[in-house]
Amino acid sequence: LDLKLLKKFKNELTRFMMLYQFGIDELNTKIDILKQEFQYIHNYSPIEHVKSRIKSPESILKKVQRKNLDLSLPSIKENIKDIAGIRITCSFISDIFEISRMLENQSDIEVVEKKDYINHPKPNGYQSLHLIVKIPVFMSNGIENVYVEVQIRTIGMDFWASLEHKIYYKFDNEVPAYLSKELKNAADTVAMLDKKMEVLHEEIRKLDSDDDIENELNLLN
Ligand code: 0O2
Repeated sequence: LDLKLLKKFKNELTRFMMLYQFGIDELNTKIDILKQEFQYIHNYSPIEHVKSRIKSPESILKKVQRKNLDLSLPSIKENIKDIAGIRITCSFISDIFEISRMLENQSDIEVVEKKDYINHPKPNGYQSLHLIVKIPVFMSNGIENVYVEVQIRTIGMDFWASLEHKIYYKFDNEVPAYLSKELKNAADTVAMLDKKMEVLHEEIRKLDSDDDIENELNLLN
């Protein structure tokens, strides 16, 4: 075994994984800025929470095999676009699209793929907005572009997805038909609740803006 070669590979691998953490760090800062500004303008926080993760080497290798890819860092970098992942949980559906629009409009972010599982849910009921973005990371020897998968969803959609994920793993991908049906029903209920909350949210917003106009008129008088 060539120790020098092994050491070189270990260094390359560490630097490779660091890149994804930097991509996540940059996006997290962007999301935090949007959150604070949105809070200031609209007086409420559209983002409930943000979570990030880096895919484990085991999951990366599984995907390499599943997709029949070359086992090389450049091939992995170009073909596996969800090594870095960020999940944003929002209060309302309209917030999801607004946050997405604000990220898409940033000049250093390139959206390379967008999947709208909200207007087009998956057959099992899964709902979420997925963006694959490309973001530049400034390293000591130049710019590296990294892909980050951003999933944006409501609290209800997130609740559903985490339960579905647990069930899927528990039954090793073979979920009994009655459970799949119940899960689909639950997803429909989530969609209905999200729509109702959106209507209420819109009503409250209207009342707030009427109050603002009244206050301004009072100040003028
Ligand atoms: P994990 O453990 O979350 O990382 P791809 O295979 O990624 O190239 P795909 O499958 O078309 O292409 O990507 P898609 O549809 O955008 O989904 C990617 C991720 O979305 C998944 O990542 C899940 O996190 C989530 N997701 C998609 N469909 C479902 C679903 O039906 N239920 C749940 N609970 N989550 C879903 P991973 O890598 O599968 O898993």
